[in-house]
Amino acid sequence: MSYDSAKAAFADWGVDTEEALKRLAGIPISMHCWQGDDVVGFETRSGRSGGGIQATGNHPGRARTPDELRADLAFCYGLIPGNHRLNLHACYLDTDQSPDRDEITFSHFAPWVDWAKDQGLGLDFNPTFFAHEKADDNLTLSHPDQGIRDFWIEHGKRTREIAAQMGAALGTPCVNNIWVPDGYKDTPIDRMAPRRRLEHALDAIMAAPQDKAQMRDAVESKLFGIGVEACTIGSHEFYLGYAIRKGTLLCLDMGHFHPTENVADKLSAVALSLDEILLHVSRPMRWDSDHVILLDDAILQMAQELVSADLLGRTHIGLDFFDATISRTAAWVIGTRNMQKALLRALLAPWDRLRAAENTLDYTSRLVVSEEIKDLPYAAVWAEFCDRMGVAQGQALIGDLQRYQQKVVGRG
Ligand code: RNT
Ligand code: ZN
Repeated sequence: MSYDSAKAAFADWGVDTEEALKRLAGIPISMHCWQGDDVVGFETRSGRSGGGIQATGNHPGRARTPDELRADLAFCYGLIPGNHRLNLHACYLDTDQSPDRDEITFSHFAPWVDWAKDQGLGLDFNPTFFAHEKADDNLTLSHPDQGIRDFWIEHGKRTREIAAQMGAALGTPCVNNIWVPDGYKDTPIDRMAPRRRLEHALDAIMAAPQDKAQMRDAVESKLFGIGVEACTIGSHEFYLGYAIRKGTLLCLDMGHFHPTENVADKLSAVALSLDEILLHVSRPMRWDSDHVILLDDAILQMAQELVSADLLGRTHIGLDFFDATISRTAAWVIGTRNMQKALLRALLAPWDRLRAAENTLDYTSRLVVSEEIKDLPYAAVWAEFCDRMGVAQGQALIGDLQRYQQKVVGRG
């Protein structure tokens, strides 16, 4: 179907496709660096990942150096319509030196910042509280040992400074997201003490004020991880309270709740008490498995809530998945485009009509409209978006992805 016919079909429902395309073009997605190399990073030291972070598979083509990762990212951004962001983890530093986590500075990330500037990308950042000998017990900021806590507090402080410098250099606030793997495999005797320690450590990390135009703090909760099944110190309740009291962003990772919970439903609930939200859009399968996101109901509902509750202006959309059983670049491209496709569908919904039906308790019309609009020609509007943004779609996309995978297949 041509775009003009699609435009008319949507107009028939009172929906302006031009308006939707304009809004979609203005929504940046923060693509996570760690899909490109199975969350390995570029430190010379290495420890166990911890807290249930596990990439499975050994598909050929893993990026082994910052240059390889940047080449892969540049290829992917070239197939993702619009202007986006890169979400870097602290273990992805690019330097000849080997600073420990409590020694990192902005200079160790300068090549990333130069590259982001060159590519027109915003940057987001994360302290790395895993894959390090001082995290092997799955205790970092809540560790009973003050020395270990102090080490990680220093790491956290430095990432905030680096994030602020990144934000200043690129002219767009850098979200610095704190996730720690802390927890216990078996039932603890004391859940309060580690939570108090985590709270105090977070306070220490965030004690120095930072300019919101340069960086924003976010905290990410989790339900459980492999090896910390009995108790996660940074649970949802812990961080929801913390974020509300301290004015940080709350990061909702779609894999970090009970499998039957609807994470989209949480947006409007927490938005009443928070200024801003960070999303880690992910696809848990039976657990926090971080599968590549599909254009499935969970993602569509997330996008619907962002639009319906008018939260796009204060939600930072980040992605969090990693799959090493398929082409890593294809995973990035497909997952990121799916988030955009979900947003496009939400932007193309006849919200006034749906809301009117709901508010008059006419649930029949709400259902009929919701189901009938599933037949609208979204594909033609998406194709138009890709065309205008100069990126491939459909079968041309498959060819591009395969050719690039062939290029990286020989990496050792
Ligand atoms: C872990 C969290 C966290 C990580 C990244 C690598 O369960 O989801 O966001 O995936 O920091
Ligand atoms: Zn996450």
